[in-house]
Amino acid sequence: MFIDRAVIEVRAGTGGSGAEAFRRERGVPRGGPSGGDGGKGGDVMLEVDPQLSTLLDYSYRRHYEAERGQHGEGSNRSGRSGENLVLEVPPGTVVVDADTDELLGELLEAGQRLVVARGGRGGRGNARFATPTDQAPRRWEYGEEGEHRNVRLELKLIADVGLVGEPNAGKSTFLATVTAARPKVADYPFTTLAPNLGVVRLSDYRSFVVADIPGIIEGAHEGKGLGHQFLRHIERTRTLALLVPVDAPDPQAEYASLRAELAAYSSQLQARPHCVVLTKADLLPEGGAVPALEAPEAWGVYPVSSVAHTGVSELLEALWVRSRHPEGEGDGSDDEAGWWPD
Ligand SMILES: Nc1nc2c(ncn2[C@@H]2O[C@H](COP(=O)(O)OP(=O)(O)OP(=O)(O)O)[C@@H](O)[C@H]2O)c(=O)[nH]1
Ligand SMILES: [Mg+2]
Repeated sequence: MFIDRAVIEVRAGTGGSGAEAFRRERGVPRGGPSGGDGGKGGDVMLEVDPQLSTLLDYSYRRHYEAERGQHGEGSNRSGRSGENLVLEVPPGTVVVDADTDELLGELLEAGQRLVVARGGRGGRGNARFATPTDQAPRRWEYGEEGEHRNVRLELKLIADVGLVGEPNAGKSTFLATVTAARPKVADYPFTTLAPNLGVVRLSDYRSFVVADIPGIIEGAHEGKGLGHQFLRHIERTRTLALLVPVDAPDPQAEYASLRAELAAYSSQLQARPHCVVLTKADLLPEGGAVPALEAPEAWGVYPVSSVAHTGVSELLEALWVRSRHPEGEGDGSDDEAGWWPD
């Protein structure tokens, strides 16, 4: 199951208290203070595990607590620090304080860590309080309490290219054609209910990641269909591919409505470079013309058939270039294959 949001409660370990103790040694009549410090409480931290792809675990278990620090002991023995609690999350996890909405960080790279609750300092033992005038202090401190927080985890997939289209536009079929991903494909709307990722592998070890998300329909910003919730997953992409089937009743209107929904979601997504993919090109009648489409803001228009496998490699080469140079600088984009509107 794909879970892309979870709220958990994290509590770091409390520091151990300092000790109150006095040296008692044979032959030493009045031993000085010897109470050791308490150990630091363990931190709660998140760590990226690249094997993970969902926040599922965090929907089952909500409370996490790191170990407390041990109390200090006599003979100046410090308490042991509490173990840190390390919670594994998938790459692309955004971490927000659930009560204040403060952004705590984003976890992207394998092994990257973020402390979400800091363990309390250990209290000082009485040995620390000895002064020339007070050689036998009875003072010691409690350990500091560990931080406590409600943390919201949000997964935003990390993909280079995001596929956007109405239901049935052929997004999942395209992903299945160009990557090893095997998303469900069917001729009814909203077949895809959760995002899918796939890796496109081109020659010379070139590769990029494509995200297929559930279809969006006109009015998605008002919550129609599955709404906008999955657009979050393509917020990080370098370029978008807007898919419009060649047999759409009005390809121009369908394209305009996709653009409008992106704009309603965020100005960033609206401004993200995009191309138009005219899917299901095999459905064109023999010798039939590709629908003319006005898309001056697009960096290209590509008629493609995932089924007949036409136009696919040209599109992939262009997507590769755009996923490296989203604005098209210095990439020789004028030479790219593809069909351009006049
Ligand atoms: N003829 C033809 N049919 C296609 C092509 N690509 C997809 N289809 C068909 O179009 C229908 C919808 O395909 P999907 O890939 O599930 O579409 P989607 O955009 O992922 O749809 P949702 O997940 O519902 O948003 C399926 O019946 C596919 O077989 C194509 O290149 N040619
Ligand atoms: Mg789909």
